[in-house]
Amino acid sequence: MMFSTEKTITNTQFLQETLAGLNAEPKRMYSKYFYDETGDLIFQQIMNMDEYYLTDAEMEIMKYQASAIADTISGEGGAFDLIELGAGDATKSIHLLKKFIDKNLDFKYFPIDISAHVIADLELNLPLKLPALNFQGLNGDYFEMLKRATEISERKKVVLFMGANIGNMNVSEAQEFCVNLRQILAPDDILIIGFDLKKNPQQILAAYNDKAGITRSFNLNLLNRINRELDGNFDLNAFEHYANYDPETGACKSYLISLKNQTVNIGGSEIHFSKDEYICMEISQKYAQPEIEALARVSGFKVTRYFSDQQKYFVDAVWKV
Ligand code: AVI
Repeated sequence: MMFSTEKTITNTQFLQETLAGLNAEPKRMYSKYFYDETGDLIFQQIMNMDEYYLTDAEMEIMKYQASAIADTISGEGGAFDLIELGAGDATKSIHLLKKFIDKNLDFKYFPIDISAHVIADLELNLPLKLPALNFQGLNGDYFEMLKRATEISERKKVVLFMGANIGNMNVSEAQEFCVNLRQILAPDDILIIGFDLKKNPQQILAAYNDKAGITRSFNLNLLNRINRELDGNFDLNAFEHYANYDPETGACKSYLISLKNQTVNIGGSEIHFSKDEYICMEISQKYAQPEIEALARVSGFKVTRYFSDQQKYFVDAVWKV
């Protein structure tokens, strides 16, 4: 469901990026490919894990501060479009949508998702949950669909990018992403962006190295997907999950470590692994508040407000163009 890459990303692109990543030094994968049907289900399990504090923290913000967020957005009055990048099943944003409707705000919701299946589900379920909601689902790439939304109407834009998805980019990729976003937006448009904050390193590490091994399965599932969709022959027992958090840089990284010298065949191409060689599977970058401010500044935004959970684990920052 949530981040499923099905259909919209072709197998050719999947194969090319997988081979490029595995031929690079050091080896890496693209975490966007985690989200096939099984990956979506495992990610649901991750979000329900005791160790994975991020979802509850952001849910708390949406549940209890939706009214304040609505007031911040609607402060200057006027109609607006609310555009959510990677809307998934909208479980968090639905609290905002409800509050906007209760407060009679004049807005149209545009959920954007790379998965056609996710958009079809939203089209079915949102009218049942929120009959008064005016919305239009957009299926495709974030930036293409955002441009489409700017063509549909010239109203002020409020963009939601939640779930700490910005953390799955390294700091320079995040900067490039925010600069691109800024270029599409107009003066006075707003971005609400979720960041997982730097905190006790043990707590962060535990979220990506859970006792039950769910995050391990999440990583190994990508090897399985490659075997199935790209005609690969990874031996899943020959790789082990390793997560690491560096409190200085804020980078939490997941790796798969090769347990022996081995050769894997993917779609006719051979990839050699030495014993103990690693594949970098994913980065989940954590931020301190000054780093969020620096990111906003270099990409042409001003931070106007932070909404945080009580424990200060997570923030949804409000940035203005
Ligand atoms: C989707 N993304 C914000 C998650 C994260 O925390 O980086 C993906 C994830 N990977 C392992 N656990 C969760």
